[in-house]
Amino acid sequence: MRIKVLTLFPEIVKGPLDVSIIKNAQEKGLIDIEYINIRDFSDSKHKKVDDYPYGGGAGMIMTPQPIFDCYQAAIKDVMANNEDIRTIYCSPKGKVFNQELALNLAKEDSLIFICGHYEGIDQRVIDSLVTDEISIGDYVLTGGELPVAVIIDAVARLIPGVLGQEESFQEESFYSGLLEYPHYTRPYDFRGLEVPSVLSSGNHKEIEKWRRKKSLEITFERRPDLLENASLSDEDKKTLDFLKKHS
Ligand code: 4HQ
Repeated sequence: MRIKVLTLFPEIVKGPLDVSIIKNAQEKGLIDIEYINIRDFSDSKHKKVDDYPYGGGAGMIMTPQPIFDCYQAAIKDVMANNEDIRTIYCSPKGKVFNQELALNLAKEDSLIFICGHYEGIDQRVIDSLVTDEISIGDYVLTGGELPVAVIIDAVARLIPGVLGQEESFQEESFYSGLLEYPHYTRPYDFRGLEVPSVLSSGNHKEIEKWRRKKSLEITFERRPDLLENASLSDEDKKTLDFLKKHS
């Protein structure tokens, strides 16, 4: 996948993506991330990229000219095959990001991200260039750089080969849509705190049953809304009926 990030602060987006799994994915050539500094495209003498809002009010707005010209430069090579390329802008007004949207974006060959900073960007950029306005949650950040890094991380790990066999197994497993069961590793007894004994029983059927039950319990307790869209077996429904009766 080819990703282009248009930003005034490339180091913010780059930092978290140049480590661990996503760094390896770039080295393997599974994803290619290019950072383009919007400021380099400013026509003004002092490379100005923001201005006061029409109508007044606090904060600065990123002006359209540097973003439009930066975008045009960015799409030049991808547009050779005349794709209508998904262009993502992060803001609290956007569609709330989730795993379904990550899976959907992971199918694309290329993505362009526009990062807004300060109070945001001129609406005409959003109206003419943006195909997907996305929010990563109901809180206010100083810029779109962190949300863009979050989205790239979530999308990149879904690209075949980015995760190892073992890690990607969970992705397809029937746990998806529910919160995860608790994990334990050695030692068995850590300062008197023991691992649930079923996990060292070697009985894989019992381990699976225990994990499924734990997933259902935690989801029921913390995120009952997720149960609406989870695929549940008759056994799962019995477990949930029991939890409802005893809550
Ligand atoms: N911002 N989810 C302001 C966010 C945000 C969010 C991004 C703040 C863009 C200009 N983005 N700018 N929450 O708070 O995506």
